[in-house]
Amino acid sequence: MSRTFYVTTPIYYVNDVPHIGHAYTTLAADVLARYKKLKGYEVFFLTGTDEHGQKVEKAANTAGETPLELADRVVKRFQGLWEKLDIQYTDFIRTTQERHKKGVSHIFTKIMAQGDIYLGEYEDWYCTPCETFWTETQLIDGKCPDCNRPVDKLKEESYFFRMSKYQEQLLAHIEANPDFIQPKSRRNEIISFVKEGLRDLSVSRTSFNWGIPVPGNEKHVIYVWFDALTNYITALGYPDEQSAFKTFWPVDVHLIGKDILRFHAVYWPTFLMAAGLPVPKKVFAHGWWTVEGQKMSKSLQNVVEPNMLVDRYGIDAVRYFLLREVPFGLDGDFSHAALVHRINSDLANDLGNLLNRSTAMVNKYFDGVLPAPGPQTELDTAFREKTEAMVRQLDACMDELAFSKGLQAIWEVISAGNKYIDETAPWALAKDPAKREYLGTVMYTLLEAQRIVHLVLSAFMPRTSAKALGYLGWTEPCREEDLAWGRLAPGTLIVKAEALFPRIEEKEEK
Ligand code: ME8
Repeated sequence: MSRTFYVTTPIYYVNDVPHIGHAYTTLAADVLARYKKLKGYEVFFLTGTDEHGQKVEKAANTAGETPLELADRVVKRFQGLWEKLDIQYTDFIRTTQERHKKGVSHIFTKIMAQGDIYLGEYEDWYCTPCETFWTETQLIDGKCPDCNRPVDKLKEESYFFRMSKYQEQLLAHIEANPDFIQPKSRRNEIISFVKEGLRDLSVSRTSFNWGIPVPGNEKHVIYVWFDALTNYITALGYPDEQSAFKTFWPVDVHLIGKDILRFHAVYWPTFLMAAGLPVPKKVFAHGWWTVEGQKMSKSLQNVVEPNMLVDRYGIDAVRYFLLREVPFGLDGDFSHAALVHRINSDLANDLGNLLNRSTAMVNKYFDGVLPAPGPQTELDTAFREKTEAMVRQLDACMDELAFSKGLQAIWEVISAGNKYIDETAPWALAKDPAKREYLGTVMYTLLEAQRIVHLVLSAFMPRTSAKALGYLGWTEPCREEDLAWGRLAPGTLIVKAEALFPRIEEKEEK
């Protein structure tokens, strides 16, 4: 049986254009998906857009468009950016698609039929930007506790989901599955939240129209979060249980930002429990990016536009930086200076130089033909073992979504490679005909280690890796077994590499 892996990003609201925050989650999902493919998994990687709700309706009114016109326009911005960032998703779901609306109506009807959705009346405070209801006691100084913006009092007839009924089942599940909510600090927050008591949740609205109608009562539209969360199964073909749904559900990991953890770790699992469906295996909430120390916002005009970054620094530099700079799960700060520093030191200096130096030497000493390894010393075995250990370490890091730590492990091999050159001093070996076989060992070890480095790096920096592997004469598709040492055949033609990353003048960057 083939191993499968299903990873999702949030579906993004179309009332805003994409920025590095959105790019971050989607990139992380792409890296994970590519890595799992490399390891032989059958992967389903889902992203998409959240197109219903009051927020989108309001933005469309302001723009003088219908909500669907707005969505059609903004969705292209997201899809264009994903193409530009080399994001290889399997499917892109839009909540305005028929397949989605059909699935949402189905699950809503099913939960209602068994009595876990009922009609009642709502009176509470509503934060439109967050699309969230709050009780009087949750407000802070009369404002939304999440975003500190004013809230409106809403009283309306509403359908309710009997979330309270699932409180104990959810708590038991969280406690029995330490990996379900990550990172750990966030898991603790959710446990406290659930222990405070779950109230029944309003899951319909009558105050606006832009949404999926409640089956059998078209005065109501389904609450945007109930609609949005369901995308993770409708995209797989739910309610047709013989579709991709059968192969890929439950999801291996929902990647989200910490802002929307409660929806994914409390609301969504309880909806699924009510529908009799398995809950996600893991929900991982990453941290928040600020920009040069400040919150990103339109009013501060400091929103970092990923298209601009890619035009300026290149796709792979941006992909590398975002995942390397900040441990996944912690908050991070974006600055041009930090990005340029990473490009110059990690990419140009360490990674690029190692490839340049070693491919140049094979060309100089062996006319570009990879020699067979000869006798080994402790230096060569140690370097080889370090490379092999890195492959195992990286695997553990990817399971924990510790992207930065995984990259660090790869870079330790790169640094060790540069050090290995200094210690073996191939230029001295080349002068002594008696050392020619050992020179072969050094060249082989250097290039074979880099073949493995670039195979694993292909998940993070696909273009750079493809280029590097080309110089190394490796034209095979990447398969898991190729991560083993010794696959690069002696006799392979090695091309002298051009600089992978030109250095950038640091003082120019602001
Ligand atoms: O919440 N730092 O959509 P959204 C890090 N439609 N990540 C950030 C970020 C930042 N500064 N800003 C945004 C929604 N993100 C709902 C989701 S899912 C069923 C429905 C990322 O467009 C992060 O992943 O507001 C965050 O969770 C998401 O964008 C919010 O996107």
